[in-house]
Amino acid sequence: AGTAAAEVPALKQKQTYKVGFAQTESNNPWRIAQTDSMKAEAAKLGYQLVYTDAAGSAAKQVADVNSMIAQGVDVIFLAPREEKPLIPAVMAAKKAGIPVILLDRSVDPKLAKPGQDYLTFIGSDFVKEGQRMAEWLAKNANGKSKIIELEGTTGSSPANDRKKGFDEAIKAAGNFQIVASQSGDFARDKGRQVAEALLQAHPDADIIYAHNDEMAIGAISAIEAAGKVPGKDIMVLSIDGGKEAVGLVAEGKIAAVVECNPRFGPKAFETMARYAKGEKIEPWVINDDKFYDSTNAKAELPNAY
Ligand code: GYE
Repeated sequence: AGTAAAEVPALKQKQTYKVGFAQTESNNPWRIAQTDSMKAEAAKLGYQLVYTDAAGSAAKQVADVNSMIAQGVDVIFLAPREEKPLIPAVMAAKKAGIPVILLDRSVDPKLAKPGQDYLTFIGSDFVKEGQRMAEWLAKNANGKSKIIELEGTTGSSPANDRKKGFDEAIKAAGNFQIVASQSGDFARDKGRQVAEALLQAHPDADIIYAHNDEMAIGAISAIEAAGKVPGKDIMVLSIDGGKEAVGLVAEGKIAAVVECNPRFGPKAFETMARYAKGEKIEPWVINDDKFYDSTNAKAELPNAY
């Protein structure tokens, strides 16, 4: 009660725009593919892109958005590193009359709303990604049952939702046990370190479910360092579907990957244009994800980012 429920700021139709893109970090191929896609689309349209990289710091990302506001950008594309700390940035842009479009990650739905505080969230259904992986596992586990879960960045929407979707569906499937669940911060080396420690603490674990490719690839190194064979002794499951991971599916080291496509550029700028034209924008522009396992990895490899 008492909170201002004003609309998302309007966007004029113009020949060209100055557009902000506040990236969260650049430490993996997924982020780099996303940045490349945004830069390429801006260049194609002849728009000026103000690009910032928060280098893994939510505080820096808030400062980056504030600097974009000061520079008077027309629109801000924001990939919020975590669900809560970026709320002030969303609200500051709204207050300054600049529409925000959330890209790939979302913010806490209780604290900011699409169509009100920001225009829309463009991205995958992370709960469904986790569910799909659990459902695939329930059919293809081959007697394996003890799961180590490597979570993404704590407090980020994909980590929260990939955990929720997977944990609920795996519980419903029965027969499985999540023996440990810990954050590897969506990073390869952190994933390797956490997997190494958890494999030591739980020598009977026979499945690793990683919230992204980077941690899955790190986990493969940990499995091999422990003298075990990925794909045989331990089944590895991942999300993202970059070339390296899809190649590892084809090799049999990763069993399955839910795709999460980072090529946001065309959809991001198209959504912005639809808004400028006066179209009503849906609260969530959902990306559809493919699924890779041994049946299609080889054929799909050329399409992976
Ligand atoms: O899965 C991960 C990245 O937010 C959906 O972030 C994105 C995730 C992606 O660092 O690899």
